[in-house]
Amino acid sequence: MTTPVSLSHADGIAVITIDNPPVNAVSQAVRQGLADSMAKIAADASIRGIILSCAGRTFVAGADIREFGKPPAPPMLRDVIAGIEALDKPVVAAIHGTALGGGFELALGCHYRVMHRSAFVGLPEVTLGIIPGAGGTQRLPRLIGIQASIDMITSGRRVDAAEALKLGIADAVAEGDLLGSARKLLMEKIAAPIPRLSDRPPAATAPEIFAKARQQIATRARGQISPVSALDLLAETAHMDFAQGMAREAEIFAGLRNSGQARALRHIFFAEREIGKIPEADARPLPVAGLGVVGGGLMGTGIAASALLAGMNVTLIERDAASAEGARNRALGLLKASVERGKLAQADYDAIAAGRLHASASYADLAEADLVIEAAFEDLAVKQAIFRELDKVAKPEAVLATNTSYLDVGAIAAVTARPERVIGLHFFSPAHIMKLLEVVVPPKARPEAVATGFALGRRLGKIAVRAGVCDGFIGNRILSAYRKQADYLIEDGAAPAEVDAAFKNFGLPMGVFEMQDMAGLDIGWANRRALAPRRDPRERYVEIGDLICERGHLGRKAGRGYYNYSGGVPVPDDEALAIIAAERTRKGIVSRSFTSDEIMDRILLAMINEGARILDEGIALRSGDIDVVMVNGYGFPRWRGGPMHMADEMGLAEVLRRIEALARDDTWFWKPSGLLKQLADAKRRFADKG
Ligand code: T1G
Repeated sequence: MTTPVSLSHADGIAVITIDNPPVNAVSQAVRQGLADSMAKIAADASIRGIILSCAGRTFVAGADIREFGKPPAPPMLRDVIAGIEALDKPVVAAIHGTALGGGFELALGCHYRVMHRSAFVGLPEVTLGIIPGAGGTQRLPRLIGIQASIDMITSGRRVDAAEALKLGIADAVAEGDLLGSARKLLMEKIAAPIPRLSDRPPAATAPEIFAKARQQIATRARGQISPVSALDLLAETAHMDFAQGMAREAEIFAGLRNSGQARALRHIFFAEREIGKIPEADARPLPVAGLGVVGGGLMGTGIAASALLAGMNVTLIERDAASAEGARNRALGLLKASVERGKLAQADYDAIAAGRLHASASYADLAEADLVIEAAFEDLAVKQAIFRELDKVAKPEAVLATNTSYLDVGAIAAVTARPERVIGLHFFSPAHIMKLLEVVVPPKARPEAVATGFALGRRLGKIAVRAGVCDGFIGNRILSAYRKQADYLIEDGAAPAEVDAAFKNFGLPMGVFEMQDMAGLDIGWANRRALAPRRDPRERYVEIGDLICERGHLGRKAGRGYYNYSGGVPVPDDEALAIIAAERTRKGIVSRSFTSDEIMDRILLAMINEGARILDEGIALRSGDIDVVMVNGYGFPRWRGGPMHMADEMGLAEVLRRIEALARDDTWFWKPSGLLKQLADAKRRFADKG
């Protein structure tokens, strides 16, 4: 059997190499291999110093997350690390890539750390719903102090080599030869007394530091437990000796390890890594050097800014010279803000302004573009007219994409002579900030065109999810379904502010009515009118939103909508409430009250049901893809794992029982078709993954 840990030595220096692709996660075999190596080293008097290094693309990226659902198998990582630290020979960790979680804790157990200039370290455990469990909460404060440890541990953020050197995490930074630098440091320290973090006293701390941080961290966590638990543990152990602190860390870690939140966050972690597994994965994407964008509104300029930030050249098309100039200025405005936020260097901004961004009123300027994204007004005829033009000017192999959020991409493709090279690229606003991208695949699209969309997504740093063609694709289709439920709820007796409060209690950043007020109520109004001819006449239709719009109350921009904004602080709008009351009377609905839980139960079941239909129709490839969309595009709390994960946790029988109970009540319209089968399939896929 090959072991993932090897030991070699020459001239008194031993090199331990961990080789466990892809990311050198510390599996049971790695832990055992390290423990065995330590035993050999301790017993070999010819070895005077040790370098701990990793093969492949990175230092150890953490514990093996796939082992978390199973009972822990010895030896435990914290014991292995204690064994390394206790050696009476100096150990240097040679870090390249990312030393994360248990990987960084392993490095903290070593006596010295050398980082390659391009390396990062971090304790991302809280992002997985847990806390560091192999001494990170005890060794890091003893190394860099409490304040910096609170920051790193409760945020999970990564620290680069330069910052690590400044904080005192790295003893040296290697510009080139990492092992050479590690060896040099080891030789300098070979006769020095061995520094062990566990020997140091606890970091001195003023209690008010914790009180101040707690409020801030709890607010930011929005219902997620792990960052707060991590802070509480740091506070509780701040004055404990090392062994006591380690024991407390182990207890808190064990309590969180298989908690619901940890399961949900692990699910999303793996789901985000599965989205790239698409049927077109083997197709060759077209190399995209220049990007064309048609339409210089909010979406178009956001997409242009996103591409410029990623180092691409962009040609932005508007209808006339003045609009083109306006669009150019808006795009540059977004980038200026990026410079202010430290996301773009001034020199890069200058290069963009000097030539990398070209704005024009002539489609002919798109002749060289490899990919053109249309981001014009959301109207089929308008988009089809643009695609006819694009088809004439773009080179034959160029991929044409539409940023539509609802329209039929196939019907747009059909007006071109190259329907096999037309896809949807649905960005979320603001496009240079939001991570989600739906790559919409109409039936005729060739694999190369789809692969090109995914390659662009990667280049822009987006989370790209494959979606089939339907009204709203994955995300907006689910949004429509739960918005409808929210309308049923207010007609049945809940106040819009109660529904919004329930959303926020659940962990969403904003309620559904506040959100509509912010976006402008006319958007949904136009969409409902467009869909009216195809609406099932049996479907329950709530007119409240239309009636509010008819009064000219189009939301925040009009000063009124579901809320009234005239006094600065939004308050429930009297007229909206009167319309709701009148509609209840007109329909003979006896108003009832709803608890926050009842409200979210309905909303969640609406999401799950629509998600099941989306799977049933093959619009999404996997139920995890739906969760990735909801978490990254719609503010669904990451620590709940997404609606489909919640369905899985509830159990099929329970989900069905609850949906059927609501469906029997005739205030509810839907077809639970396919739900059982699809959820069963999804469950089987999860089980296969093991
Ligand atoms: N365990 C198991 N598999 C992992 C893994 C891990 N820790 N990290 C990555 N993978 C798999 C991933 O699923 C994918 O698999 C492949 O590796 C490449 O990943 C005791 C308890 C390291 C920065 O949170 O952040 O230590 O899809 O596509 O973009 O206190 O992976 O190919 O089959 O993401 O180059 C803490 C998680 C664990 C680090 C590399 N560690 N990983 O990014 O590749 S908790 C983490 C990452 C812990 C201790 C506690 C990234 C990366 P497949 P990838 P990448």
